[in-house]
Amino acid sequence: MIIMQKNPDDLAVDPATPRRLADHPTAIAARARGPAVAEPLTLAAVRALALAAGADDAGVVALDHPDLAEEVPHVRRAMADARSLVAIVVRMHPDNVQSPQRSVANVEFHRASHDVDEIAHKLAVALAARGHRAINPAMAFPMEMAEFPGRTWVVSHKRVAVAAQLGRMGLHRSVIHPRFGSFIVLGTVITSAAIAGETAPLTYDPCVSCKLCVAACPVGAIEPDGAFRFSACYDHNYREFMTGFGDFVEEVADSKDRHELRRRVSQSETASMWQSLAFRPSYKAAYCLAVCPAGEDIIGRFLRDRAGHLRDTVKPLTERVETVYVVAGSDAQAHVAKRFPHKHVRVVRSSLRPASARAFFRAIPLTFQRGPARGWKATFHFDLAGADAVQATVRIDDGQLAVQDGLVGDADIVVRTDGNVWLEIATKVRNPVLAVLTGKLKVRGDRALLGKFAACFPR
Ligand code: B12
Ligand code: SF4
Repeated sequence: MIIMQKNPDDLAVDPATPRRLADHPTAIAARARGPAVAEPLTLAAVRALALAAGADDAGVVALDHPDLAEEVPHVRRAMADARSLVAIVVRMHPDNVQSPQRSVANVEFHRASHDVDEIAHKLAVALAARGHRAINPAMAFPMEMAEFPGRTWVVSHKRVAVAAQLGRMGLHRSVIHPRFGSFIVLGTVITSAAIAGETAPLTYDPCVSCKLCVAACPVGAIEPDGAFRFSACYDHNYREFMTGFGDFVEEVADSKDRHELRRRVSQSETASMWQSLAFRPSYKAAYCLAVCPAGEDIIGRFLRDRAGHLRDTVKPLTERVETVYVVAGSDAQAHVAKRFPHKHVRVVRSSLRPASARAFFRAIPLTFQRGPARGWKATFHFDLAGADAVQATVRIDDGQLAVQDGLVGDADIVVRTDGNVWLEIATKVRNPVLAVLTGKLKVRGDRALLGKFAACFPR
């Protein structure tokens, strides 16, 4: 078939419409208005716009800031001509966030999250009115779910806020603002504008190293050395989001009748899941933010009456009788049993299921459990072939994990198979013993290490 190329200026469909684009009423009106002149912008002017839109604080950083190098491809995917980022801070009302009744805390999380999206939208529109392209990616939800379980967020608001000198990453891996402390949510406006001026550097770390976040987290997600146990937080706090909901659906699918479902899932859990779907999902904890005394506006009570802070804020959360969602064999399960025996453990399946063998090796730092990895060390070579081919070296050394591309150094065990077969074994779809017996999985070296490896990534 031959497609005739029409004259691009020949737009007329309706005989009353001029045939040439230049004669179109829209083009004539636009010419009369003249070309849009982009207003030069300064940090002070943009900050004032953000505050007028409702932000409690705001800062600006150029996209080529060295600390944002990892963000650049993601930001450019959302806006090809992005040049600057405006970081927005919205404060939360601490009393709500600290309430042991988590529905009260959740009202505030959602209120502030909604506000940050509104404020970022207003700012984006204000920048566009000044002749600069500008977009406001979501505060956190919804995100680019086609990428799930990979990186679903367009821009890391934490990284932008820190680079814009609005705060520093606390021990609990959330940003602490020097005044508002941990009681903030963040937003980012991405713009094509070059913005003159730089925010003055924040010269101190607002975190006061009290480690109350470590003590309060029901699943031990925050370690005293600053390590963050991603899967522990995700499996519990996010039970009613994303994959927690997926696991709930699997419980329904696996139950042979309503009686079995009732044995597997309590009435209150089903009701809570429905409330989350119908209204908004509820975070189960966020105790790390609730107990944090950092920030000029927050620390007063802690300085005056530390025992009072522990009694009235920390203990009502740590002593709370509640359900804690953990994966069998995880560090979180051991943590609840040891630190919070009065809390009820509910065993769930791991929420992060890699989509490919390649993604498996990228994701294992997020699901690695230090407990089962203590007291031994080994180097694993994975030589996976096929459409999902990947070579990786994994070292486990007394609770530490290191993953490298390629087959590096000497291995205690070499695993050879097809990438898809490995993915099925890793996600418990295929039995590894049968895979060995049928020759699908070839293992050279100490086979017992495979079981030890699996224990470090419980599902
Ligand atoms: C992914 C994410 C999470 C993850 C990981 C948390 C984390 N520490 O990064 C989970 C689901 C566990 C989570 C939990 C919470 N989050 Co959150 N979350 C995000 C999100 C979408 C991106 C975070 C990010 O920038 N990561 C990249 C780097 C900079 O972070 P990092 O700390 O170095 O990396 C850790 C994780 O991101 C993870 N990780 C790293 N790479 C990858 C890749 C993939 C594919 C995955 C899945 C994870 C992952 O592992 C790292 C180490 O453990 C942002 C929204 C956004 N668009 O920015 C909100 C955000 C960070 N969350 C926020 C909040 C409030 C929470 C909760 C308090 C929610 C609640 N109400 O309970 C908890 C707090 C948990 C904690 N102590 O951090 C706020 C933080 C505000 C602040 N003061 O800094 C943000 C900025 C949302 C917002 N707009 O305000 N969150
Ligand atoms: S609770 Fe204490 S240690 Fe944890 S982030 Fe806040 S100030 Fe830092």
